[in-house]
Amino acid sequence: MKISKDQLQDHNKKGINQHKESFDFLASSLSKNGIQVDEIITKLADFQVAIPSWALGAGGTRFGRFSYGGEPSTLEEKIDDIGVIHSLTQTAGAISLHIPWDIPKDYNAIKELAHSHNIVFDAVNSNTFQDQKNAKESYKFGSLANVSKAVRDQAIEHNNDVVDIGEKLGSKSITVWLADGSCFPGQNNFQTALQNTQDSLKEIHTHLPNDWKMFIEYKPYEPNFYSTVIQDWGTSFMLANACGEKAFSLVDLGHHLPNTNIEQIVSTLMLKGKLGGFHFNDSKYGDDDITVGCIKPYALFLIFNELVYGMENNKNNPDLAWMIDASHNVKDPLEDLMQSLEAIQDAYAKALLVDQKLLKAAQQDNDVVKCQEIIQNAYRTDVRPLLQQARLARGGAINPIEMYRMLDVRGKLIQKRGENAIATGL
Ligand code: RM4
Ligand code: MN
Ligand code: MN
Repeated sequence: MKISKDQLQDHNKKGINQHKESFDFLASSLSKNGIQVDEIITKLADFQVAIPSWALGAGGTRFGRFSYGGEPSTLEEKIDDIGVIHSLTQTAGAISLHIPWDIPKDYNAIKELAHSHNIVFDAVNSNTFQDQKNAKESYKFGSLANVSKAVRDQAIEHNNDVVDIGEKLGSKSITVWLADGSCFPGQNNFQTALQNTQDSLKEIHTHLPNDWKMFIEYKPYEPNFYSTVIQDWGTSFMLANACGEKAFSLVDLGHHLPNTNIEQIVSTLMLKGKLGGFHFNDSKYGDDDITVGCIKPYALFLIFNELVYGMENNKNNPDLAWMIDASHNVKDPLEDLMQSLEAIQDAYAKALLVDQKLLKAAQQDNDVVKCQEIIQNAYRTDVRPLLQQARLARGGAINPIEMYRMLDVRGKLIQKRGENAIATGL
């Protein structure tokens, strides 16, 4: 299903007057405070977040899966769904594939389809946390860290294959997330597991084309519950350094123990030029993968504040790869993704409002109250008119979810694909 320019214009006609009023009011008060509103709008309009190919259907939990009617059952249909989100929000101009869940059959046709929706291929993701059909070796006791060389070799080869697939699509990076670890004390020798992982990652790094990057994603626990080999940013950072200049750390917001200061991690990695990518989601307890900004929007803003500072001051980092890594059981996945995109843009816009010069001066004076005022003034600004303006500038919808519902997109997808179509993924 494609949403036409006419449909978008029609929808926007209804809200345009109200939008103009609130945008003009906000823009003029921001300008009075010396803020370059145009620059912010351009930055927001340019900010594109990849949608993972596994987030377009209902996400299961280990207790069950309730499918959502009209789920995309092929890669083509997944790209079509991202096309819908992108034409409404204008912020989802990329897809991130999980291999082997989504291996293209006809590369040219897939590339053309993505191109017709203005979607590019972002990082490809390898999967050595599940056994694949007909695989010789099993990952039950780990992959890149496994005590068996045959298993490690198979996992390395899989990662290399993923890179080759990504190359054919125009991707420029691979994200490696490992489930490797142990469930019981004594099960693993920590040093052997870490050394094996480092050696395996180095081999994958050697296979990368010159203009490629490798992102090493960390996570404290799950599916292993006693130890995880790449458990935290420090381990990921150390491995990225050991691999070399194409390797970077990737921060997934849900991959931290409760109360971890994620913004400080972001800032450290950026200072050292080793932040490569980001997986957005939100959580209350663990790797809950729920909608971005639904639980801790202030923390998200503080993270963006460090990202904005780093993008300005630490040019030693590559352009960051942004992706939403969220999916669950109870919402229409497309509506949910649009809520996540809005939350990301909201936090980014607020961070762009922070007056960095003033903040630096207040920090220099140790004026703690003023520092907090500067940060919270930005956070408390209702920036939604800026987001709408950025969407309009690119031809998106003033209110994406409202338009999605008005067009009854889900109803049409159910009609076309049926109630019981199931998307590949977890
Ligand atoms: C992991 C991690 C990875 C994602 C898998 C499906 O917890 O977040 O990024 O690829 O889940
Ligand atoms: Mn992730
Ligand atoms: Mn995760």
